[in-house]
Amino acid sequence: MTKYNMLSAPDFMPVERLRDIQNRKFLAAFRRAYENVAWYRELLAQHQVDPSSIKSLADISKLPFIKKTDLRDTYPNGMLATSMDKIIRYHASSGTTGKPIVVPYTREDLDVWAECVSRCLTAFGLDENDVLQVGYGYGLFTGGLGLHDGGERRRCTVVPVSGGNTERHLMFIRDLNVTAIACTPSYFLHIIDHAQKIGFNWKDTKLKVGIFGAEPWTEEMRQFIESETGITAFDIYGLTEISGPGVGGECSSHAGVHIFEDHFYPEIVDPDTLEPLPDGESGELVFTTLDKTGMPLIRYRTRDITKIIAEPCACGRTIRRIGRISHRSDDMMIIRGVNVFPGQVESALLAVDPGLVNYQIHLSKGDAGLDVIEVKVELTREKFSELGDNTTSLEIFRRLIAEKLKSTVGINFKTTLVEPDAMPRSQGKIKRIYDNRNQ
Ligand code: DLL
Repeated sequence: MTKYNMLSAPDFMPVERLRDIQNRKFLAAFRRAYENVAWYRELLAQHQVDPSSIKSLADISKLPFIKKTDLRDTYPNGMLATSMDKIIRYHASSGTTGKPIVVPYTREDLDVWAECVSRCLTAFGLDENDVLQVGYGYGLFTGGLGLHDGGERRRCTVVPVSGGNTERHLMFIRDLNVTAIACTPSYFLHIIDHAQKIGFNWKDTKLKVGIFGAEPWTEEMRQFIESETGITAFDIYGLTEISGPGVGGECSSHAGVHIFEDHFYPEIVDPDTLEPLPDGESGELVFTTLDKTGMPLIRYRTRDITKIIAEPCACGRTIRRIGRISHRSDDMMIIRGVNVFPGQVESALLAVDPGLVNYQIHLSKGDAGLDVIEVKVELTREKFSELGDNTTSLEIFRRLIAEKLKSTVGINFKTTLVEPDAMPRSQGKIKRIYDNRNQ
């Protein structure tokens, strides 16, 4: 077998060929959306865009953006670009308010999706000899079925445990010689925690790879996970609207997420002015689906903030990378004029003690109407048995955390310590921010 199998070959194609493919596919995708979606024709008319002026990918910046609210407003099938007999599955992303976003998939869409997840698995070093346990939820959420289909496409043995049932996860990891697990990083923390409680020894397993995404996580978190379990942790990125997990994934260089840009064309724009930004600058990630037939999206605003890394990667892949998602534009907290990202809080906590992985951020209004930001941190069992009955030592530790938060973020945090196991654990995406400012 050659070093890279056929599935991963598109990752390594010459850049000129890639641009050529993107250009050709883009024109077809634009035409598909324009001809089949009345809503899209109206959008272009509103923005006075003459469709005949779109002649190549270079013209993409003439086109208006599609927003999350547009998908809610056209719920459920207003963006459908094909007849219903071609649709073979729906997924949906719940969001916190209003109608869900519902995404219809054709056979071709599911094929592209499975191919992309499979290309991720190849980059993670997995093949037909691997046993992949899926701990993402199965259902409308794309995590479970996405990794499942991609795992089968890569010819791994798939163990579809879904989210939750932590005891069973650990039992199968050991008994079925599982080599890779896919779940949210926060759920894997819970699995690690439970393993510690029951005296589970990771060295008794064959687990070597963790496939983590669906929520932000930091380099510090990667180090914690890897040092606790001895596995290698890979980042996988995606969103329901574009297909699900596997819009991009890391390679063994761990230096950004490669985007499968032969299927999903990425741009970065300034989230305020919506002007395109050059590679290397941070802004909002925007995708154009190049192959989707069920619900093609042209210039879809993800609200995820990152940058495109165009420099060649040490792995040899020519498809560009994005940096770690620093935050969603909705997750940025502006506290007394300072921008605060959850990732900064996580990095500060884990720099004080790598075990401080269970935390919550609470926002409220203080006496003078000013915003108060409180970080509640759960003590590790080790720290608790070391300091638990010594209030002075606890206070010193609390101040150490508060000072680290201040020096990292630049504002004062109310910092509260809570006992081990006091915080709810997550089985899927974890909720870290509790905003009570309007109550
Ligand atoms: O979370 C798809 C997915 C499933 C990705 C499993 C990876 C693994 P949604 O529920 O639509 O889809 O949420 C998409 O989650 O816009 C990001 O804000 C966030 N997100 C996804 N992957 C990552 C990641 C799935 N690796 C939203 N790092 C996206 C940071 C991520 N944030």
